[in-house]
Amino acid sequence: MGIDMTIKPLIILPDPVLRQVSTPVETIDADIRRLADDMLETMYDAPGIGLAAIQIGVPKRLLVLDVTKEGEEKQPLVFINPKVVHSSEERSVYEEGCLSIPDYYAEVERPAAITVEYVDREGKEQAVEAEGLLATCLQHEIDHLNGVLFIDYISKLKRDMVIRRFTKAAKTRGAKAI
Ligand code: GNR
Ligand code: NI
Repeated sequence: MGIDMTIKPLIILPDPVLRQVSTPVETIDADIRRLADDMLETMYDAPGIGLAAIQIGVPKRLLVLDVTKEGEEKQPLVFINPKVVHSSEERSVYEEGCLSIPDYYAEVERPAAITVEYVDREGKEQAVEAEGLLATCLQHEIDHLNGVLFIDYISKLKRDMVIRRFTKAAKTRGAKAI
């Protein structure tokens, strides 16, 4: 990790940027490694267990994760151009949250285990078999790369309520700024 990492402002619902489909990273250079470092810094500061580049306004297929528990040694992970190549039939349910939808939580059902192919920060092709929280978090982050949010999996009634609440809050923030 770099010594000069920067905490970036998070993009919050209902910002349409969150609905953009991110494009593949072409070359893994110093700029991309710097972006990954800034994302990790921003994620740890929040604090969160994952972050997609689009959440700091960068529409590139890059995500960072650290699902270790408090007190354990940190394990920052960087996934570039990740692709789910296998999903289990078995499902699991987790209560999810999102740094772009602060203080809202809902249960989401997803495949319990997945296999993901990706490129690491050294530019090396990798594959990981994930289950548990890592599988859930990877799917949540990969969804961000496709403009998908966890509220897309809840009922339309609940989703509309959340979007309305955040739209009102954004207007209040805007009014305060004037
Ligand atoms: O910090 C986060 N916690 C979390 C909990 C359950 C399922 C997914 C997540 S990801 C979230 C950070 C985030 O918004 N990543 O995009
Ligand atoms: Ni999220």
